[in-house]
Order: sequence, then C-alpha cells, then structure tokens
Amino acid sequence: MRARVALTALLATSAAALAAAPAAGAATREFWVGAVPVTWNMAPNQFDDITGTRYDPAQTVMGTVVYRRFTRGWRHPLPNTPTSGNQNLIPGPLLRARVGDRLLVHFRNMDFARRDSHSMHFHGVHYRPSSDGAFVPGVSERDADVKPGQSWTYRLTAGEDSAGAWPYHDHSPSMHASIDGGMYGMLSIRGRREPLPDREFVVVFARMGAFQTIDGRAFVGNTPVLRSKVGDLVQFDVMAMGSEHHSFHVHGHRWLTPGGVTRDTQTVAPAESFRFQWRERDPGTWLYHCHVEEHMALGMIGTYQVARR
Ligand SMILES: [Cu+2]
Repeated sequence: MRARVALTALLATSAAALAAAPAAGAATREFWVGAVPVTWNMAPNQFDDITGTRYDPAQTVMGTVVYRRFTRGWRHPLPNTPTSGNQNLIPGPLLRARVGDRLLVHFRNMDFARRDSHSMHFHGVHYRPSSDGAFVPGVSERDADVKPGQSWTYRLTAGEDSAGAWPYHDHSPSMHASIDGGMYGMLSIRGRREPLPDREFVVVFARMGAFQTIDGRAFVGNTPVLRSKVGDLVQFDVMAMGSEHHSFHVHGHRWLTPGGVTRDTQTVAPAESFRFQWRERDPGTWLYHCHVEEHMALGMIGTYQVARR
C-alpha cells in the first residue's frame, strides 16, 4: 500500500513536470545575435609571462567569425558578457533565462568575409526540429543553413530539466572551421527561485590554432581576469569545445557538486558543461587553469582576483 501511494505520488509529480510550464513568473526573452567577421588576436600582449616566451603577431592573429550580441533589430553591437568581466566576441553572448521562460534567439548571418553558412544549435533546452540549427542533408531547413544576409529565429523553452549552464555553437555545414574559430557561447538557465549571482564567469576551454585558449585568449595577461570581492555570490559556467578533454581547476577554493561532493578540479569533455557557485571569502590573486600540463603551457591559464570588501 505504502509503495502504491509512493508510486501514485511519483506519477503525479512526473505528470506535473511534463505539463506545460505555468505562466506565473515566466517570461519571453528575446536576443539578437549576429555572426560577424573579426580579426582576433589570441595573445594581444604577444607574451607568455610565465615562461618569458615572446610571440609574433603572425603566430597569434587570425581572421575569424564570431557570435556578437546586438540591440533589437541588429541595430547596434553590444558587449557579449557585460557582467562577467570577460572579453567580448569570444565566447558569444551569455544568454540568460529562468526555468519556464521562452527564448527567442534572432540570428543573422553577417559573414560577408568568408561567405559561409552559419547557425546556432543549443544544448539543454526544448525546441522543435526547426530550431535545432543542425544541418542534416536533405532533411533540415533554413535554421541549419543560414546564408550570408539571411536570418532565423530559434524558439526555445527552458524546462524543469534545463537549469544549468549549456553550450550553443555553429552546427551548419561550416561548423568544424567555425567552432575552431570561436563560434560558441553559453546559455545560463537558473531555477525558478534561484537568485542571480553577483558575478558570473564564462570559462570556455578550446584549442585555437597552435594555442590552448580560455575564451579565445592564451596566457596570463591575455586570458580573462575574473574579478569578485569578498561576500559576492560567485558563479562559474565552464565548458569545453573542440576535440580535446580538459581539466578545470581553481586555486584556493573548493565547490560542492549537485551530488554533494567537494571538488577543486573537474574534467570537461567537448560540449560538456557545468556550473557551480560559492560565497566568496578568500581575498587574493588566484590562478584558474586547465590542469592538462601541455594545455597550461600552451596558454590555458588565467587569474581570479578577489578584492577585500
Ligand atoms: Cu586542457
């Protein structure tokens, strides 16, 4: 009898979870994103400050295409991640929403340099095939093959199972070159009653050319300087793109996984992502980096600076 009551309760819970999200508090969030050609320098100071190695611009500068945030109607470009302290352009805009929200991502391909097709493909959210953005020969529609000058609106819903940090990336016929060039970004979906953190850092590990980059930059002095102060609720959104596994590590801190395990290092495979939070209490300048030694040596390392209140 007890088991039956439990089963009934479980089924009721599942049915509620499967039902459409209640409208209370839910919002429709619109984003305007462009694929834009840029000249990108992976190490603007031309220097590895740890080993003292100098690099020539011929080694660190390349033409590429990135996702860029725009105002409504793609009128004016905006910073991609205004609150995180990260650089612009790589990764693409941090798209924030809450469980229950609808997301309309208006995408325009402005790649008049290479004139490649591009798209946006999102992990972690609900959508119809016409918002998948992944090219399937003979099957997919314009969502997966947005030509230069064309646009597409991706219609997404953040379900109960969408809370977390998730990748999005190009999945058009040009996806391999485009991802190598930095065409990726993150969705940040918080739970219905979850507060916004004071600081949210987007950390993307990916090889670019001969370097191992964080948010498209290599070596301390070029990679994002993540800044917070004692007392802040700090959130890291971490993912990897490309073809290699990485090992995310922060010095002087630990975090709890959803399963309650204490960690200071977490492996992350291509397109895997995770997030964690802590209430900051340890002032100082700390390192964060990939713990694959070869990757650190090729630039996958940066600083996290915590100010006293
Ligand atoms: Cu690595």
